[in-house]
Amino acid sequence: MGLLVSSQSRVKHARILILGLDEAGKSTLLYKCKFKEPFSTTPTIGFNVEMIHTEKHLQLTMWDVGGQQKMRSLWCYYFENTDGLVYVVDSTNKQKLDESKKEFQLILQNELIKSVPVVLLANKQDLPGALNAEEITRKFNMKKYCSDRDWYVQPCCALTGQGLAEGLSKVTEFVKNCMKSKEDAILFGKQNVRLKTSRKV
Ligand SMILES: Nc1nc2c(ncn2[C@@H]2O[C@H](COP(=O)(O)OP(=O)(O)OP(=O)(O)O)[C@@H](O)[C@H]2O)c(=O)[nH]1
Ligand SMILES: [Mg+2]
Repeated sequence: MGLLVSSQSRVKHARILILGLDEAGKSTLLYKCKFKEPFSTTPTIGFNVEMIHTEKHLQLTMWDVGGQQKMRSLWCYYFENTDGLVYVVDSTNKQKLDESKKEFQLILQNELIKSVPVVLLANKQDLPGALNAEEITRKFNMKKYCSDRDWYVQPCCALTGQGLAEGLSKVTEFVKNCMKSKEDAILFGKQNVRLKTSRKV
């Protein structure tokens, strides 16, 4: 479980993984979210990581991993303890959408990502010919492949920041739901242990 609570400040920490093919706009949107300024990026070799507070008591640690083909076999090393997945798509690149969908489905099949909520960002909405959120939802078969988890498709433009706040807000909502379920499960487990112990006495 990746959710940590710092005992002094009561700030909860969640680990968010940002994946998607190369040039989808992952690093551009990470830095736009963090610094609110447009950022000139180069292809990511390895990863970038930034902390973002979406609420006073919630800190998201956002891991942006390079999406070039040679990097994709390394994605699985980042899966453990993930509390939320942000999958970024270049909505204009029709040739690469099938490839992106294939990689997306591979991620979802991984045991370590089971039940992890997903926000799919349909990026580059400023460009002509960009598929809209409904088209991306259908193309990526979201209803079928994400039926076991919370999911949402958010159109956005990483350059202007349009749609990013809404995307982050969905991530926050989903992560908080997960935290609540995990806390409830722990509480329920403790109650069960107490019940069993009291029965033995
Ligand atoms: N027009 C437009 N261009 C964008 C948008 N988001 C990103 N870009 C451009 O797309 C290119 C790739 O962006 P990056 O953020 O580096 O892509 P990435 O997904 O991090 O790529 P890798 O690090 O190789 O995995 C850059 O030239 C960005 O300026 C957008 O919303 N609209
Ligand atoms: Mg990058």
